[in-house]
Amino acid sequence: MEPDTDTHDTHAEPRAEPHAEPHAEPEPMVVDAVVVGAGFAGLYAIHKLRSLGLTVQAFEAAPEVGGTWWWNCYPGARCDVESLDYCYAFDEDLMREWKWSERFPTQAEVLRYAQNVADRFDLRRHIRFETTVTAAHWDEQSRRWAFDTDRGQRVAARWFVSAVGAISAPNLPGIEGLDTFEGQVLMTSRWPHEGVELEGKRVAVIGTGSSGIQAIPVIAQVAGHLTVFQRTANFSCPAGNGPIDPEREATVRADYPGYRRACLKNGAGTPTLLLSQSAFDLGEAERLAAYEAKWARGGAGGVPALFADTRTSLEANQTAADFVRGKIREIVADPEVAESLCPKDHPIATKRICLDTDYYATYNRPNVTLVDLRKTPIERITPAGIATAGRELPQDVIIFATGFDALTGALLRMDIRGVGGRSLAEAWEDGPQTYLGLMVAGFPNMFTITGPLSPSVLINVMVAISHHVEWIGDCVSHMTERGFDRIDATPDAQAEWTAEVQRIADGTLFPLANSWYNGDNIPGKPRRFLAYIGGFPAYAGRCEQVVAAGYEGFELSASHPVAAVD
Ligand code: N01
Repeated sequence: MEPDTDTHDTHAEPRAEPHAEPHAEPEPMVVDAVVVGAGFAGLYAIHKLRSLGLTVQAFEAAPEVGGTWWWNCYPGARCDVESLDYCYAFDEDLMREWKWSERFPTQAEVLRYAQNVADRFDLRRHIRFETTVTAAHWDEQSRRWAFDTDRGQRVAARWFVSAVGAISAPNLPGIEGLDTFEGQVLMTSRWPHEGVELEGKRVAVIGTGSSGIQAIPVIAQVAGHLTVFQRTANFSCPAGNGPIDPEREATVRADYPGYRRACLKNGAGTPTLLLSQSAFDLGEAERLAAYEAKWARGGAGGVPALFADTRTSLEANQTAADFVRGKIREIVADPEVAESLCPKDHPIATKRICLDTDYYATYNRPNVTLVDLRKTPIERITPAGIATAGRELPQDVIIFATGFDALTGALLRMDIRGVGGRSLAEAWEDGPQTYLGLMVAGFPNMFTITGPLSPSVLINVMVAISHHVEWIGDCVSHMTERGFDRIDATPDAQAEWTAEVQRIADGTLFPLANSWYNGDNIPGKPRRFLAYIGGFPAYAGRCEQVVAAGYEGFELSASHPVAAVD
C-alpha cells in the first residue's frame, strides 16, 4: 500500500518538501504536535491529538504503519497477548466490528488491524513514511521543538510525542568476521517483506529469545538443515494457539468495554490468571496438577503466571522452574540436548517468558542441531559459515534473533537536546531517568509513550499505550485551556520516581537475571531496571493522583500572562 505523502496536514504552513536540496535551509513547517513513529502508539496519538483540534505531523521510518508489526515479519511471528486483549478500546465500533481469527494473532493479522485503524480514522495523511527523525532540539525562546529528518524536512512543534516503541531498536552483535560471510544475513527484526527462500538451505539462527523461539519451529519445517546457536537457554511454555474460541469470544463481545475495564484492574492489563498468592498455598500434588493444567491450556504468562510469589520467592519460583525443566526433559529425546535446553542460570520469568508452538519438540527433528554456546562459543563468522570450537559449520543463511536495545535505544538513536542544549544521551549517561516514564526533566513538552520506567513492556502494551496517549491528551488539553505552553518534570520528582522503580524491582527476583529488562544485553549500557513493575492499577492510580494534585512533580508555565481558569 502506497502512503499518501502529498496530502499532509492542511493546517501546517509553510510546508517542507520531502527532498530538499542538500544546502537549502527550508523554512520549518510549524505544527502543534510532532509524533515520531506510526505503530500502535503513534496511530492513537495522531488520532487523539487531532481530535483535540491540534495540527499533527507524524514521521515513520517504515513505508507503512504498524511499527514493530511491520518490521518483525519473520516466519512464525505472532503476538503473545491474546487477540481479544491486543486491541484498542477507544472506539466501540472498532471493537465490535474487527474480528480476530486466532487466539494469538499472526504478525500479518496484527498488521492488517493497524492498517485498518489507519484507514478507518484517516490517519495516513498526517504521516510522512520512509522518513526518520534524526534530531529534535528544544528552543526555549519559542517554546517549541525543532525537528530534522533524514529527508531534509525541518518542522517546529510545541509538543513532541515520542511513539518510537519500547522494543524497536535492533541489536546486531558485532561478531568478528560477519562482514566476510558470503551467504545471506538476516535479522528477525528487519525481515524482508518480499519473503525469503529458506527451502532446503543450511540455516543458522543465533538467539533464543521470544523471536528465535517463534521462528525456529517454522524454519525447521522448510530448511535443509537448521543449526540453532544458543547462548542462554530460555524458559518457554506452550502458547496453546488455535482458532479463536467462539464461546469466549461471544462472552467478551457481549460487553467488550466492561471486559476491558475489568482487565485494567489486573496487574498486567489482561484477564487475571493468578490461582493464589503463594505457590505454597497448595500442597505439592495440587500445585503440580495446576501447573499441568496450565501447561495443557497454554497461553498468557505460562506456568509462572499462576502464583504471585513466583516473582518474589526463589523457593516458589523453583517449583515452576522445575516443572518446566521436567517438561523439557520429557519432550526432548536426546538427554544431552535436553540438558542444554534447560535454563539454569536465572529464575523462571525473570527474563521475559516465551510462548511457543512445538519449540522443544523441534529439537527431535533430524534436520535440527543445537549448538550450546556456553560449551562451544562462536569464535568468528567465516566466509562459509560459523566457526565454533575449532570447527566450521557451513551455512547458506545466518539469521540474527538477537533482540533489541530496549526502552532507551530508539530514543537515544535520535539527537534529542533539551534545555541548554543538553543531550538526552548526557542526561541518561548513568541510565534512564524519567518521571512516570512519561517525561524527562530538562526536556520540556516531550512525552514518551511507553517510555523507560513506565509499565510498558511488563503489561499488555495496548493498555500501556492507550493509558499514556489518554494521559498526554488530557495534559495537553489542560494546558491549552489555561494558556500554558510549557511543562517540565521537576528533577526531584524524577529522582524519586527513578529510585522507586528500582526499589520495587529490587524487591523481586528480576534483577537476578541477565536480561534486556536490566539493560544487560547491550555492551556498556548502564544496569538499571527499565520498567515499572508495580502493576498497571498502581501505576495508573499514581498518574491520576499526580493530575488531581495539580500535576504534582511537573512545572507548568506560560510565556504570556494567563487568566485564571477553574
Ligand atoms: O530478543 P531477546 P527477542 N551471541 O533479547 C541472544 C518481545 N517480543 O527479539 O540471553 C549469541 O529476548 C540472547 O542471548 P542471551 C518480547 O518482549 C515479543 O527474542 O543474551 N547470542 C537471546 O537468546 C521479547 O522479550 C514477541 O544470552 C546472542 C537472544 O539473542 C522481546 O521482544 C515476539 C548474542 C535475544 O533474545 C525481545 O525478544 C518477539 C550474541 N552475541 C519479541 N546477542 C511476541 O509477542 C544476543 N544473543 C511473541
